[in-house]
Amino acid sequence: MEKAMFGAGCFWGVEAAFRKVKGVVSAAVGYMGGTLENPTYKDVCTDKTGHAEVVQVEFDPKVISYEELLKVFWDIHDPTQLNRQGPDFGTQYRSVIFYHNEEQNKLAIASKEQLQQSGKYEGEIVTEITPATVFYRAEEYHQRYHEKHGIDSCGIR
Ligand code: MHO
Repeated sequence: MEKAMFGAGCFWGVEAAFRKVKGVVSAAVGYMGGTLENPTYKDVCTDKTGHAEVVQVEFDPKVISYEELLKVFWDIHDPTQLNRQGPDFGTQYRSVIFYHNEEQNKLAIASKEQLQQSGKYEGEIVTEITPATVFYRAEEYHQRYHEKHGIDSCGIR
């Protein structure tokens, strides 16, 4: 199995979307890319820890490729929104790809350029592409949140 790591706004919806993808064997929500060790949700919500809400996707490369996962990533959010996604504002909601190796880095850069050139968005794609750091798994109540609460959008609580 291989791992991929994405930030695309509120991690509840991102996790739910990736869980639906064939070849994804597991997904977990958490925090990455900040300075505070062992951050809590409350810490990250302050927008001062530098972390992004992320989803760690474990996938079977025989069933789905990293490139296909990138397509899902681009499809489920608006990568032209800076430090925001829909109703959620703050750097913790930034669009970001944390890569685990040089191959993922190259594929991520190429897919970002391709999307920019496709003309789908008028604005600039602001997605950060940066090496993966420590993954802090989020509190258990955030895992599979949409399933547990029978909702399918982050705007509804
Ligand atoms: N709009 C949601 C975001 C939750 S998410 C896990 C809320 O304010 O609860 O950041």
